[in-house]
Formats: sequence, structure tokens, C-alpha cells
Amino acid sequence: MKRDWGGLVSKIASLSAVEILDSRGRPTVLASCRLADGSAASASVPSGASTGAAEALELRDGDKMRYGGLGCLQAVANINDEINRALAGRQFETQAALDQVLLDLDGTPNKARLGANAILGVSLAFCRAQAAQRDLQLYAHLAQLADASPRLPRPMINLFSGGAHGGGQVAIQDLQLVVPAADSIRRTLAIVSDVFRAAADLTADRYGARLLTADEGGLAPPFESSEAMLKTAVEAIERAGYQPGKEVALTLDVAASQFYSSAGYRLDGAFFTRETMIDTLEKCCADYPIISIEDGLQEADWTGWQQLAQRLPGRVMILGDDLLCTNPDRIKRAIDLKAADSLLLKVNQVGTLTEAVAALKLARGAGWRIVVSARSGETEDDWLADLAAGWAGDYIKVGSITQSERLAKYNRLLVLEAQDVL
Ligand code: 2PG
Ligand code: MG
Repeated sequence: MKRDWGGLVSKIASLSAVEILDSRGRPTVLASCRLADGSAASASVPSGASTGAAEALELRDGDKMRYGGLGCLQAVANINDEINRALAGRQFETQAALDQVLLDLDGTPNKARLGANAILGVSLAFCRAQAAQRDLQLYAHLAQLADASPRLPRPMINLFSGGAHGGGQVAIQDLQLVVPAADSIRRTLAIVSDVFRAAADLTADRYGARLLTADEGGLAPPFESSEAMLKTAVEAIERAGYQPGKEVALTLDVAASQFYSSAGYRLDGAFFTRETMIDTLEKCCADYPIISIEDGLQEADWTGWQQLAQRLPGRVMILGDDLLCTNPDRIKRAIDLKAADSLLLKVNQVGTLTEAVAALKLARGAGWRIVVSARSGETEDDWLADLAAGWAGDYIKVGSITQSERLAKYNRLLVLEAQDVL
């Protein structure tokens, strides 16, 4: 039930920001919002490694003498100075009104002037402050923004990594586990933990090392091929005592743009064309219990995506990340072309909550599935868990179960589950 907040305005007293570090030790933005009634909140902004070309621009200082150019002091200053000056003292009834002012103030199509990291920080901090003002949990407030009925998402949990997240020993970026057999977050995490330990033992036996070095906490052994990675995942599921497919299934983030060039896709030491990539992905889905393929082809190949969508079996989600960049125009195009059937939703790809709601509604309207996703560079902030629950994501993709910036989100889901309010 949507409550009517008509008349309840949120007057911004001040906006501020601090440069903090993300899970890769790179700078990012922590933004804070204080309202005139004393409600206050902060939120931090994540950052990707395998970014799509159509993403909103993350403003970096570019000073090579500091964090290799990745500093966020300018984005932070934009909040502390220009954005605070423009918004302090102003009243907003809705998130949409606040976000529109931010977009107008920036004035560029991709948030290049103030930075999507500055703009999203303010958008999120205001949202949290407004939830506090209304005495709502964040998920409930977010659900109202999106006209959604909250529910807990199913976790898609990283087991193995390669590509830009794991040092490139295999080209495929992430292999994840989904647990169809579990009907709760608590049970899902316990089963994934069993499989993770089995996989760690297996890879230690086989590759002589237990490498927990991937960006999202997954295992990154030197697999000799993509097939070896898939085979080992199935073996780990079996060794942990579960049935592959029935109890624990697999999903892949191929992140194909990362190993594509004009020569083709370089995978497992060979070059693949669009056609042979599609053949390979089709065979993988026939041979392994895969229920989702994300970014199976590079982000500009709309025709290839259409063909891939026709070729993969019905059980497999055609999940668009770099292809769509949570961008309503690109989602519209994919719906029209039938180039995908699921949205990977990352708020920082588009830069405000309101635009992300538009993306969500478009995808939902087309009957798509929604996978709410973290970035490979995360912080200990847990707003993503509330967003996934509030926006009724079918899945949440946060990474592995070994690092606190990931666990913050799983732990928040566990708390929401224990509250038994969804
Ligand atoms: C992805 C994300 C999260 P990044 O590609 O889906 O795994 O990675 O944040 O590096 O874009
Ligand atoms: Mg991806």
C-alpha cells in the first residue's frame, strides 16, 4: 500500500562528502545529507572495473601522483561546494524532484561535469535521510519510490573469477551459484558456503594453491580453460553433496566486451567470431546447469544479442549488463529487438535513483527479470540489499561470501529475513 506523503517536505539543511576507499583500496565518495528536521544519513558509491561504454561518467581527479589518477577529491568538492550551495535551504517532496535538480545542475548527458559519483552519492544520501524522516526502513521507502511490493531476492553468489576481476587467467569474468533448492537467504548462504569450501579444497588439490585474490572474493585458480572452470564448479557442487542443476545451478558473467577486439573474441587461447561465440555459449548451456548468461557478446553487437537470445534454451536468462548500462533508452532498444530478457541493474551506471527506477519499470513492464548488482569495487555500505528487496529484484548479485564489503549486503538481507516483514 502506498502511503500518501503529500505535504511532508524534506528541506535540505546541508550536503557534504568525504573521499573514502573502496574494497580495492581506490578512492570513492561518501555523501551525507542533513535535513532541516534533524534527520540525517550517509551513503557511499561503488565503482566498477569492467565498465560499459554507455555508463554515466565517474569523475576521477586524473592526478597521476595521487592514487594513480583515481582520486575523487573533485567529486567530493562538487558536493561540498557547488551542490551544497545549490540545494541547501531548498525543499523537496520527492526523490524525483531532487534528482531532476541534480541533473539540471550538471547539465551534461552523462553527468560528466559534476560526476555520476557525486550525483549518485547525493541521490542516495537524500533517499536515506527521507526514509529516516518518515521513520521507514530504507527498503520500504525505496519500494514506495518504485511502486514495488518488497520481497527478498534470490542471491547469485560468486564462486570463481577470471577476466578483469581475477587477473585474466580465464577470460570469463565470473561464475556464480544460485540455489533453487533453498527457500531462504539463510539456507542459501549455508549451501553456498559448503560448495565454496569444496571448491577451495578441489582447487588447492588440483592447482596447488588456494587463491582468494579475485576482486569480489571468489576463487581464482589458474584454470587451463573456461570448460575447466565450469567442470570444477559442478564437481564442487557434487563434492559438497548437492545435485547440480536441481539444488545448485550456475550463472556466468562472460563480460565479453573485455576480451573483444576487431580480431574477434580471444577466449582460451583462440579467436572466436560472433557465430562461434554463440555456438560455444549454446554448448555450455547444453552441457552445464547454467540458468543465466550475462554479457555473452560485446556491448555494441545488438544483432548478435538477438541471435543469442534465439539460440539459448528457455531456462537461460539473457542478462544485459554492459549492453544496457541500466539506461532506459538502451533497455527500450533491447526490448524492441528482443535482444535480452533480463536487466542487470546497477544504480551507478545511470547515476540517480530516479533514472534507475525508470529502468526498472521499463524492464518489469516487458516481463523481464531483474538482477540487482553490486560493483566489483564496493564499500561496507549495505543500501544495495534494501534496494534489491524494496524493488523486488528477482536476484541480487553481490560477489562472494569472503569479504566484508559483500557480506554487509548478505548480512542485511539476513536481518530483513529475520524481521519477517517481507
Ligand atoms: C559486473 C560487475 C559486478 P564491475 O560486470 O557485473 O560483478 O563488475 O563492477 O567490475 O563492472
Ligand atoms: Mg557484468
